[in-house]
Formats: sequence, structure tokens, C-alpha cells
Amino acid sequence: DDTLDTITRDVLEVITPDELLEVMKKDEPVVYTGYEPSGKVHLGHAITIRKLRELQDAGFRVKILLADYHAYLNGKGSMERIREMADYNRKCFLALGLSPDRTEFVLGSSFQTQPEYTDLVYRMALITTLLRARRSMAQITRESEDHKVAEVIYPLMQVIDMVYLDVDVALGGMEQRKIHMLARENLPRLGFDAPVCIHTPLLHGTDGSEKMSSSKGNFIAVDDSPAEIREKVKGSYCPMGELEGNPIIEIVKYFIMPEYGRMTIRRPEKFGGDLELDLDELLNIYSSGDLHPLDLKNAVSDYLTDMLRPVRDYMEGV
Ligand code: IYR
Repeated sequence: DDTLDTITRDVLEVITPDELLEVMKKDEPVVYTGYEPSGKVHLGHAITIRKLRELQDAGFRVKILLADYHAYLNGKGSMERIREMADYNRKCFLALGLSPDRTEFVLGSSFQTQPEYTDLVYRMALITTLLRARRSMAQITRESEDHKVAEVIYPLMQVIDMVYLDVDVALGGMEQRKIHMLARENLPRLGFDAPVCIHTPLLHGTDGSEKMSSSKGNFIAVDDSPAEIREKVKGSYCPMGELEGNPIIEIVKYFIMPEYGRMTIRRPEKFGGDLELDLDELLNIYSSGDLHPLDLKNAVSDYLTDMLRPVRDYMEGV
């Protein structure tokens, strides 16, 4: 039905759809996503937050794990500094439109040193191969020459988080899939139900690299100023005629079109004049090479600036 269509729109996979339907029969099913606190909340985060909002509207209770220990294990700095970022991230997430009454924020360190939690992590450690644990971190771990043991503790903890937060559905970007698969395989071996997993697409960085990420400085933050948005969009990787791996096209597809339905693209008369397009039309004309990246970028920065205004206002306390 309609609700299921909304939930699965722009989702790469649901594991499994049947289990999701089953879970949705519950009174108040729980969905969670965890985020390593970071200096900036960007459009990559916004993809999962939008999905959480849709699940919230569909009757799910939303839990957001502010994964401070995970950030710490991933070499993101001192616990003090990470907790400051967690406060700021929480504010950004609410600014993105989650209901403050129906969203529960949980700080990882508030439960991740409890004896029962630790005991479960050790039990996971005993049944998970090193190879598997390392592989599950492929697109998550910070790049480094000398890999640390922390890197394999991280996914074990993420799996046990699901037990502790008592979640029915784990939502994350596609880079979380291997950790989620580990949970689905090993939690039943420890006597727990495995959660349903929903995976959203990864947003490419503005530089065209695989993943938008705070540590790489290739992001557009949800609270960037109009001038910053313009500057970043203008400098973004956006090859003429190419849809794949093009962050500007992804912004159109995942943010602007779902919000506005159509886009008006202003062009001087001598370059073909204004265009008014829905998503399919825009993808078609762009892939045929008849829409110049510069004209598209100008429109994208206007729409994005408008779309993110409520976030900027919220952050400034207007
Ligand atoms: N691995 C996530 C952070 C994270 C997510 C969940 I869901 C957890 O239970 C713990 C950590 C990331 O890459 O940001």
C-alpha cells in the first residue's frame, strides 16, 4: 500500500520485505540509526534522517544512537570533544524535522560499559571471525596505515547495540550492510531476534569520491550558509551527460525532486531558454548532453538553499 511505497522509495534494499510487513503489525515498532558524532551534519546524514521521518510518520518509534564510543574507536578524537559534537548533531537532526516528542536520543556511552553489554560483546567476539569483522568495516573505518584492534571491536558493539536498544528495524546507508548482515547471522546464534535491515544509497562526495563524509571535507552541511552552498555546488564534480556517481544529480534525485516535484532551470535564451522538468525529464535531458552542468548547478544551489532554510533558521533559533 501507500505507506510501504513511501518507506521503500529511494531505498536500495529491505532485508527482508516480508519481515518488515510482519514488524509493521506491531503497536509501536522501533527503528534505529546510529551516527558517529561529527563536526558537521551533511546531506549524507540527511538521507537517513528523511527516511526515519517517513518511518516516524508511518507509526514507528525512532531511536537515534549518538555513537560516541564508536567515533572514539574510529579515531575521531577525545570523548569530551565527541560529546560536544553529539549535542550539536542532535540539534541538527531535530532541525531536519524529526518530531522532538517521538524521537529518543541515546548516547552510546550511557549503556556500552554495562556488564551485561560487555558480556554480549565478548560472546559476539567468540563467534565472529577476524576476517569478517574487518571486512564489515570496509567503508566505515578511517583510512590508516596501521589498523587497530578498535576496528574489529566496533562492529561487534554495533551488533549488540541492536539488542540493547531493542530495535525491530535497523536503518543505515549501504556502507552499514556488512555489519547488519553480521547481526542477522550471529544474533540468532546468541538467542536474539535479528532486526529487519533497510539500506539507503550512499551520497557521493562533492569531489566525486565514493562517500560524502565530514572527515574528507567533501560535504554540503545542512546548516551551510547560502554562500557556502553556492560555492560548494559550483565546485562540485558534475561531468556533462553523466548520471552515475554524480553528486549533483543525486541531490536532485534524493532531495530536490521529492520536495518540489519539478524544477525550473533558468537559461539565457541563446542557450535554449528556461526549462521546467520533472525527475525523468531532467535525467533524460542531462544524459543526452543538452543540459549544461553550469545551468543545472545554478538551479540546484537555489533549490537547495531554499530547502535548507528551515534548518538554518532552527539552528539560529529563529
Ligand atoms: N557505523 C555507523 C555508526 C553506528 C551506527 C549504529 I546503527 C551503531 O549501533 C553504532 C554505530 C557509522 O558508520 O557512522
